[in-house]
Amino acid sequence: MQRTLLAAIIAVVILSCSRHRETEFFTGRVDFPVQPNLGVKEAMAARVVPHQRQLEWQKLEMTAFIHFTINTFTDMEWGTGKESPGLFNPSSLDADQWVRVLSDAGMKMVIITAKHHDGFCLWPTKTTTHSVASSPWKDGKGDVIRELKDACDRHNMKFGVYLSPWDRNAACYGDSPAYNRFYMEQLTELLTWYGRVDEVWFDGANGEGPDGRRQEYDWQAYYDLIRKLQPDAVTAIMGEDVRWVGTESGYGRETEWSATVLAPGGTPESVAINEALGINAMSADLGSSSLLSRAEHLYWYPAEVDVSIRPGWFWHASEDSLVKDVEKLADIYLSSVGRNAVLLLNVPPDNRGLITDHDIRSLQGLKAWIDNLYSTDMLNGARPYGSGTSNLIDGDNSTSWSPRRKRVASFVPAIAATFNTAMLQEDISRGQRVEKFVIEALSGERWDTIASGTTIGYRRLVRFPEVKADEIRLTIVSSRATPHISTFALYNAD
Ligand code: FUL
Repeated sequence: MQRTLLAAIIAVVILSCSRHRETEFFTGRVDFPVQPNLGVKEAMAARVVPHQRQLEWQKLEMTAFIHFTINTFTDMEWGTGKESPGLFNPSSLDADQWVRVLSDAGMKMVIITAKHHDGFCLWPTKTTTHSVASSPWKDGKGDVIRELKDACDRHNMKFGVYLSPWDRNAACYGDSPAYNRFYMEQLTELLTWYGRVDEVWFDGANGEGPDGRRQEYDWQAYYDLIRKLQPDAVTAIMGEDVRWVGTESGYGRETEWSATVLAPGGTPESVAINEALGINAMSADLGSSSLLSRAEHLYWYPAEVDVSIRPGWFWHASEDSLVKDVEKLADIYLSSVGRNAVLLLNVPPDNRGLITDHDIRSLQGLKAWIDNLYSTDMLNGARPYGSGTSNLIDGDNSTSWSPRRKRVASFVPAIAATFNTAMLQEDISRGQRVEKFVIEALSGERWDTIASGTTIGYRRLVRFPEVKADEIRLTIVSSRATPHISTFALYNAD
C-alpha cells in the first residue's frame, strides 16, 4: 500500500515536472546544468526559441546583397585600399531601379556594402576622406546609402549594411583601440543617420598576410553599440543572431539545426567554446545529439545562405554572360529556403550604377518559377485523418499539428493528385524539434516511401520523382519533444 502511494507521488512529481518543461522556453540560448544526461539536454534544446528579431528575419526568406564600390570600376574583387576615390563615378546610378528589380523578384531586404575591404565608404562619413565625398560622382555631394535607404522606404523593403571590419585603407588599422573607435564611429553614423536598419553584416574575411597588421576587433563593444542604436537589427556572420551557412555556393545542409551548439559571434568566449568542441561555421554537423552530449550551451543561431548571381561578388563586364540561369537559381532556392535557411542573393550593379538586363532576366525567371511552385497545393481540400491534422493544411501558420504519441497524419486528396515536391514547416516560435520524417504515398494497394528527411525547421522542401497518389501519409519518426508542425503541402514543380 505504502509502495503504491510512493509510486503515485513520484508519478505526480514527474508529470508536473514534464508539464512544466513543456511550457518553459529559453530565448536565444540555454546553458545546460552540470552533467545532465542526453535526454535532459535534448528536452532543453527543443525549447530554445528565437529572439523576436530572429523570428522576423527568418520570415523574410529571400533577401538581397548589393556589392558595389570602387571595385565595380577597377574590375577587382578585393581592392587594395590604395585606389583613388576619383575612380568612383557611376554615370546613372539609380537605387530605385535596384529596389524595384529586387522587390519584383520577391526579395524582402537589401544589404549593401557600405564599406568593403578596400575601405572606400559609400556615404559621406566624417571618419575618413576615402569616400564618395572625394569622388566626382554628384560633385562629391552624393550618398549611396541615403539613396538606397530612401528607395527601400518607398518600396517597403527592409535595409541592412555590410561594414567590413577588415579595412585596407584606414591608417589606424592594426592599432587595435584606435581602429575599434574608428570602426564604431562608422557604425554609429550608419546606424543613426538613416533611420531603421534591419541587419548588420560583419564579414569574417581578413586577408592580411603574416607580416600584415594584426587587428583585435572588440566584437562585444560592436554588439553592444548595435543593441543600443538599433535594438531590432540582427547581426550576421561574425554577429550573434544570424549564422554563416559555411559556403558561398548557395547550398545549405540537408540537416540544418537553427538550435545549434556553435557559439555565435567572434568574442574570445565564443571562440574558446567552439575550439573546445572542434567546430566552426563550416562544420558538417552543428546540432546532432552526439554533439549535444559534449556541449555546455546551445543557441538559436539560424543559417543564412549567401551566394552571388554571378561568379564574382562585384560586377565585371566579362561575367555578363555568366549570370546564373533560372534552373540554377531554382535549385539554390530549394537548397537554401527549402533547407531552413534565409537566402541572401547578391545582385551587383554595373559601372553605370544599374542592375543589368542579364541579371533582371534571371531574377524574373526565378520569381515566375517560385510563383508556379506554390500555385497549387495538392492537399488543399484534402480529407485529413488523425487528431489535429487539419491544422497542417488549413493555410494558417499559427495553427499546428502537435501529436504527443501517434505521430502519423494521413490525407485523401480531393482529386487524385500528381506531385513532386513536399513542403513542411515547424512552428519555430516553439523551437526546432523534428529529427526525422517520412512521407509515404498509397497507390492502389501499395504504400511507398516517396521522401524522407531529417530536420524541418522554419521551412523544408523535398523533391522526388513525380507521384500520383490516392492517399498520403506523413510520419514524424523522431522528435526531441512534441513536434509543432504548422504546414504540410504538396506541389508539382517544374
Ligand atoms: C567575403 C568577402 O571577402 C567577399 O568579397 C564578399 O564580400 C563575401 C560576401 O564575403 O568574405
